Amino acid sequence: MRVSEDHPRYRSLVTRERMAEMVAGGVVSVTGLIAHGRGEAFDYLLGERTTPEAEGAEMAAAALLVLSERPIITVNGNAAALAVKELGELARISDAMLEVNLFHRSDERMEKVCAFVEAGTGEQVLGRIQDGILEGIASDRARCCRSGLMAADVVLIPLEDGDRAEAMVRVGKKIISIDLNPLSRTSQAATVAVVDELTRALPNISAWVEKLRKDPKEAGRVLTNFDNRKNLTSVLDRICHHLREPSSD
Ligand code: PTJ
Repeated sequence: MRVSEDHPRYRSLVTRERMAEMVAGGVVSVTGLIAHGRGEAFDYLLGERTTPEAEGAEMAAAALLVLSERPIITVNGNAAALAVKELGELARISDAMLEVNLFHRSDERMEKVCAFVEAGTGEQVLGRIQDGILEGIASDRARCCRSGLMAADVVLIPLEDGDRAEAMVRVGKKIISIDLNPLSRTSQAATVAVVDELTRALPNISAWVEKLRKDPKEAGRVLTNFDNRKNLTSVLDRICHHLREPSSD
């Protein structure tokens, strides 16, 4: 379908078309489209822009990455389809590994997503050989890489489901989530919950990593001053305010 550039929701329509193509190509799962729609709805409620709360969380996320010893970024079908370049850029800047981790897993789909991410980032990805198990989750979703997620101290999880996020926290990982739903179990369980759209959040985090890696002491201060619970409450207040007075901010 050709989308006219002067359509007020051009960007959203183009992204939807691309996501649908990615379903046809096997990178995005069919239910990934539903997850995308939920994200769009929350983004609408947030005014479709990076809020001050998201800015603060993005800075804290960067600080956590700068201070980590073995950071890893997990990638699923939606994240790959939406932001493969930005994920590669953040992995490079923060010396993080990339690991493909799928909710709807099959060997065939795993190969497709790994190949897609490698082609889009120019980086090698983990995921094809999953020799580790994340305790406390049923089924294939527990599978991960021993040298990747299992060995990481900080895990950045874009668009992750709540079970896995909670399981990572239980085994002592520090979690950075990127999820537009401030009420999701993922956002609630995270060490730093970035409530922002993925393609806006990733370049912002990368820019902060570039700044903070020159000043680890400042990174420490940023983390000490960040309060995830307070920040999420403030995001919810913002949504409520926006619902009552949509044109006020
Ligand atoms: O590729 P797979 O098989 O691993 O499946 C990936 C999905 C995303 C389908 C799977 O992990 C899933 O079902 O996730 P959930 O539990 O629906 O959570 C996805 C969260 O991401 C929801 O809270 C959405 O609001 C949020 N979200 C969707 N699109 C975006 C987003 N957050 C930030 N940016 C987006 N573009």
